[in-house]
Amino acid sequence: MIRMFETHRVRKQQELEGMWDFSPAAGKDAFPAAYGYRLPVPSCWEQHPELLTYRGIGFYRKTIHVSRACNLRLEFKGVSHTADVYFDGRHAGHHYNAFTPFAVVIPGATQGVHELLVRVDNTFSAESALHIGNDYYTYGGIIRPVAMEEAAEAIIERIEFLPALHGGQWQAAIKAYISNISGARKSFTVKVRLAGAEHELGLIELAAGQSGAVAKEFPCPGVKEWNSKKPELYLLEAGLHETGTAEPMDDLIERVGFRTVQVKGRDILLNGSPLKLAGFNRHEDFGIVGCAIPVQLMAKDLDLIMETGANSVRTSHYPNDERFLDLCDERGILVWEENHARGLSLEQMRHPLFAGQCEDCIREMVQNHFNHPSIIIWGILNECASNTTEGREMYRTQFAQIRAMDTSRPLTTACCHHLEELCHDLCDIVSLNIYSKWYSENKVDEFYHLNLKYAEATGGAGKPIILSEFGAAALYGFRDPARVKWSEERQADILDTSLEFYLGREEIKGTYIWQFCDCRVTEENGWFKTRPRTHNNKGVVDDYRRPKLSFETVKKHYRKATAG
Ligand code: ADA
Repeated sequence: MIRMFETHRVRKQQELEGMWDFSPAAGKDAFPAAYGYRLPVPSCWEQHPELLTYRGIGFYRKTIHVSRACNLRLEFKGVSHTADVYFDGRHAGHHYNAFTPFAVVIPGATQGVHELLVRVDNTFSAESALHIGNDYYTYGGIIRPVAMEEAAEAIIERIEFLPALHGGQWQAAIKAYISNISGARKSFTVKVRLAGAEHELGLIELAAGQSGAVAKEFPCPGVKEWNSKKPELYLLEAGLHETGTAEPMDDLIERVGFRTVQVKGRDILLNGSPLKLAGFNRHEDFGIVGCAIPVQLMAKDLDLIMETGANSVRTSHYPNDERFLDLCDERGILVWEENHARGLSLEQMRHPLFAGQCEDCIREMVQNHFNHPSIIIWGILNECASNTTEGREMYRTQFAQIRAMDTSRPLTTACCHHLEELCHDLCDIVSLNIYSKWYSENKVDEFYHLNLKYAEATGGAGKPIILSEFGAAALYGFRDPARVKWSEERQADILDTSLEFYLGREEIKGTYIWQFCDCRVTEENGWFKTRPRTHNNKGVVDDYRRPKLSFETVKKHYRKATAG
């Protein structure tokens, strides 16, 4: 399943789910002579008993059947972490970053049988600034769905839907991006159907190989708003017509919700009403399947998250699988989504590829996830060098990039430099990662007050505050009457004290517990290898979703906080 709804009825789309041939590479540039494995797509190769810790290059091969001569479009929702795509032995596309989708177009593909080859690399090499050994695991493989599309001579690349409320009436601003992949100049129009009404977006003439956009704004009488309690969703069906033709040559279906997000003074407003976000940080990681989580287990995660009373998830520390975001749209879960970066030092941010890889990640995240009503906050650069003037400039650049693409959501960054932070003034929301009682003996209330005072004096005054991370580790099943460190009791105690205090503070508009589930960490490049079980054990459920004592503690607080 590619999305939780059908995205094309005109364009022929086929998911390439199933068993693919696989072989680890014999050498850096050598193609395999034979394929000794059959691996499922999507999946992480680490789920195979012989590849449990394989870090390297792997080749995936699949025979595909193209039913007619066409422009073949291959859509990859996530390959970890670098993909090189070959079509009939010819290099057809390259992409870096496990967590953002990309497409490869093969113009003029012939009808018949073809070979699709994907070279996948998950090594921590000099070419990778963002995937490094870290406090989560960079798995290998085709980790999210792949689809093959037989496209027409022109396609709708994407649609942007922006809702607004004017005088009690919902409006939609819609922009459709079109690509003319034919060899001739043509003119097009896009017709959309939304909430029972049809609209034509306008006319555009595009030269061969050219891209462009058509846009229109119109009222949508009678639609219902999307909110946490009643997440009303609408299909937005767009058809691409060559001028003068009645039948669409291509289509794209999106699913949207009517809602607005604003920061006003200390409040984050959803449709004008103040929010109190009660959330979890969540890594995409699940025992055995790694980061390639099947839909039924995504639903299980959301069932557990909602059982605690939580209403929000932070996709720490990268853009998430679109099917998870679709489920959040359906359930009214409010999402903070962020670009891919965790804990990079200034030296790591100076990596010659850092700026470009972040720019690509942000562009792909915002473009592809723009229409999810559940996403209410964009975040960047978790715990990077926001305490240095040079780092601050990089934060400024990345915020500016997002603002140029989307002004409809507030921006933030989760920072950990406490009394040395330099970026509070750049954000719409001040977000603090504070591990009182775990990494320090600081008292929860005292240390928070110090941070608050500092944030208010350095550009954060009058802004909403979010406690973006706090928590403690516990080894599942380790109970101890002395409530020692790593026991389930100690974790529950620390979360109890923290939630009691943070949820009672008027200026705190959100709390995100670190973390929802235990996750595997890498042994390379750092102190992460000292973590027991080579896992980050701060989950309130373990990697197989068995609840720890703290699950009930969180439930006690979150249910109260979000009741009504
Ligand atoms: C940081 C970081 C998380 C995780 C956490 C921890 O705040 O943002 O990714 O590493 O610390 O468990 O220490």
